[in-house]
Amino acid sequence: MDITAAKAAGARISTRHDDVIDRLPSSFRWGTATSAYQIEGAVDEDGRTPSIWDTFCRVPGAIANGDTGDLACDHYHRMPEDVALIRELGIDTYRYSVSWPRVQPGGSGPANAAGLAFYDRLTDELLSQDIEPWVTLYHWDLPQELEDAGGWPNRDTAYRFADYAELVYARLGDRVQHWTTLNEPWCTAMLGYVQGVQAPGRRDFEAGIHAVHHLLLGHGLAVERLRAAATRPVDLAITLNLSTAKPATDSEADREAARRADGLGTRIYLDPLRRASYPQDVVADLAARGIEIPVHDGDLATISAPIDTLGVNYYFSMRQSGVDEHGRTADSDGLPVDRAVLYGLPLTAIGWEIMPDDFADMLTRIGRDYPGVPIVVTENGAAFADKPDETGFVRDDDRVEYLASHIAAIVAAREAGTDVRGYFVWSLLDNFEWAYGYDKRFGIVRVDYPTQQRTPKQSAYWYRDTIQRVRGQ
Ligand code: IFM
Repeated sequence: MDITAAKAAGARISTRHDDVIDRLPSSFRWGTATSAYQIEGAVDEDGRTPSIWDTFCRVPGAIANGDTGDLACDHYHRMPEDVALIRELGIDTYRYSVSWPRVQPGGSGPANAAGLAFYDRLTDELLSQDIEPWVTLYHWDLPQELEDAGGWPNRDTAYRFADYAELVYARLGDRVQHWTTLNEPWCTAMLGYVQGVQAPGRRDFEAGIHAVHHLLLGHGLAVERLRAAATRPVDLAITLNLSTAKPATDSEADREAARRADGLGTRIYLDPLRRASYPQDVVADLAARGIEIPVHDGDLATISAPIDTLGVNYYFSMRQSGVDEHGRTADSDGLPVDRAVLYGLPLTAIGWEIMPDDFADMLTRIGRDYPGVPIVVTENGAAFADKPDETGFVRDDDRVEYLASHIAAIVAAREAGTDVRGYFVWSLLDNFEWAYGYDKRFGIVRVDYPTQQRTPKQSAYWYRDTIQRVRGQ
């Protein structure tokens, strides 16, 4: 990493959002996030067994260019260098995930000491650099054996998850205060079990709804176990990827589509978590399709156990229409049309529309409808077609503008009454972006994959400067 060269090129970048961002308090938490499978590599070292992502990456056509997480950013072997980078950028909190099949091969039974030792070293390294560790227990890498036994649509997976959570807590709980149970259960359920574009690649709507309930149950069981095991203050959270669901027009069909999108995108998670019930309209829509949420006695009390923080991830939003391109309101199976419509704004490299105003609206709505728990934005960021110069430095003005406008949106939501206490940029490093492989780069630090060289981009220096300014340093 050549910080000096990059500093000269990118230091003290100001944006039109600075005055707004400067209204954040000096106590605001500034973090960055990654996940195990996206950066670690070392997929068959020290006793790790395959996860559903190792398997899915072998499905022809599933991942762009046939990429896999086998090597990724080789973080498993370069961890101290990556922690040093976080320190140099002045970031106060690092959110990382634990690989379930690394610490509990096969997803049941005793802990794998060699696998847990990696997270032990990482945690110690962070603390020695004065960086707060923030652990995510599940960021999508389900042990393959548990998928073979039915995966998240199978109730037993929730109990396996609680056992695994307790096992990780037993090792790291003496040093880690911040624990997130699940990252983005919507993605696991809808992209993994309904749309089939992420692991395990199933296409079964009913299985996806069962997965939603068992993910939430797993979260609740893990919260119970960690709360019971905690001998020091603990901050327990779940992270949801949320957005707005505004109707494309004021027509009845579009308003109904918006209601359905909000139901399956937001309320099916937050109502059980915060109100101990599933939304009646969602239950009715599912019943009309012959689907029942598999709730057992006591499940909703478990799922709604108090949490200390709500993690929210936001990237983009789209409007909702109940009418297809041909003017039809029902598909060939007689199901109502649900079509996402672009606003017509600039897009990121992944094709996601850049819509910071909706970020502010979403946070304001969550604060209003689900009050009583502080929010931390546990992911936000963007992929752009970075163009490195001959030294590897990327002058990513587009990413700086994206990050600045979204942090300014947090200020707007806070000033409208929502208690947002922190922001984590996704991601520290360019990494394995799931089905997009390595093509889409989200990092504030560039990774040159053939050499594994890390070079902070302009956005990394902008982030460092912003943190320092808001802290009053
Ligand atoms: O890379 C992902 C991450 O794993 C989960 N949230 C969204 C990011 C960007 O797609």
